[in-house]
Amino acid sequence: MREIQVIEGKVTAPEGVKIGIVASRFNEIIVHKLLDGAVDGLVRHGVDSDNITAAWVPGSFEIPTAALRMAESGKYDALICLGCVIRGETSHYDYVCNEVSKGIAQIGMTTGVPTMFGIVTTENVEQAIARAGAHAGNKGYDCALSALEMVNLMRQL
Ligand code: INI
Repeated sequence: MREIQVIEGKVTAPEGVKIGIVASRFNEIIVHKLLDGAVDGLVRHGVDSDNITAAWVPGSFEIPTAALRMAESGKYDALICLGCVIRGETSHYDYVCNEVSKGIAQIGMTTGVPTMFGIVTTENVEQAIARAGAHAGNKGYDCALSALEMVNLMRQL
């Protein structure tokens, strides 16, 4: 095996790292669990809770608008976007999912602030509960670790 240079981010908090969270109120019971998971993941890995700021928006569709403002503020090393979109009976689901996923991806790419996609997208509420702290883990917690990994990675690239 040839020697190569490998760059990867540690999942630990650099000194003074600041994390912004955007959480959407739609399906709030689920999103609160995601927020708890995200904060738990950040604090357990060394982030000072004073350096975590959460902004609430009405629904997932509004997440990119607030996240872009936070990214452009220069106040945060990474952002975590949390929402829950449940398919239900209407095509609204597809519009919301498309816009929030595109928007979040663009924010990370255009601002350089790592922006995590912590949107639970499911067919029904049972699947959403499973991803918000029940048997399929907690998407907020997972995003916390990904955010720290990306902060550390970006500082080396
Ligand atoms: N917003 C969500 O976050 N989840 C949903 O499941 C959802 N559904 O199903 O409608 C939803 N709609 C609201 C949307 O995000 C906007 O807040 C609204 O359309 C106002 O712009």
